[in-house]
Amino acid sequence: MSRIITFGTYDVLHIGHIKLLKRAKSLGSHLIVGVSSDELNQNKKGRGPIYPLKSRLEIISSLRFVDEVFVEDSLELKAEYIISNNADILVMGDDWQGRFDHLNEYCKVVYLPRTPSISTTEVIEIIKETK
Ligand code: C2G
Repeated sequence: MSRIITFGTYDVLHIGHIKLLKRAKSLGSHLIVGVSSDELNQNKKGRGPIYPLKSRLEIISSLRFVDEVFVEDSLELKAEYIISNNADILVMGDDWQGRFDHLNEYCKVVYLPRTPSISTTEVIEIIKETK
């Protein structure tokens, strides 16, 4: 009965996000998702999200394999989020490979392979180019 925690912006939800969340849930019984605040996304990616935080929280919490959501305000607070949510496993996409290994002292850290050939940035570019 493991509690899984994962983090992301999940802006303009796509199949890569869905596959990551489904695989995360399959590692345990309860999936908790930290959804990045608009400010955190601005800092991480140099642009604000298309969908505001309130919409992204509502979309992610509506997925049947997601049990809980909360707002991720800072990349530096992962240890606090793991402890306060009583998480057993931290799951991250392998674009973050190695970045969170130090959190092994609080829970198991697992990196899952990203789905190739899809990203929010690419989707936005395709929409822009489509006349
Ligand atoms: N993802 C994936 N395959 C893709 C695109 C994304 O598996 N083709 C995964 C990412 O690896 C991440 C999750 O989907 O685990 C959410 O992706 P983003 O919204 O891009 O997350 P990011 O902005 O990288 O935020 O604290 C860490 C961050 O908040 C992660």
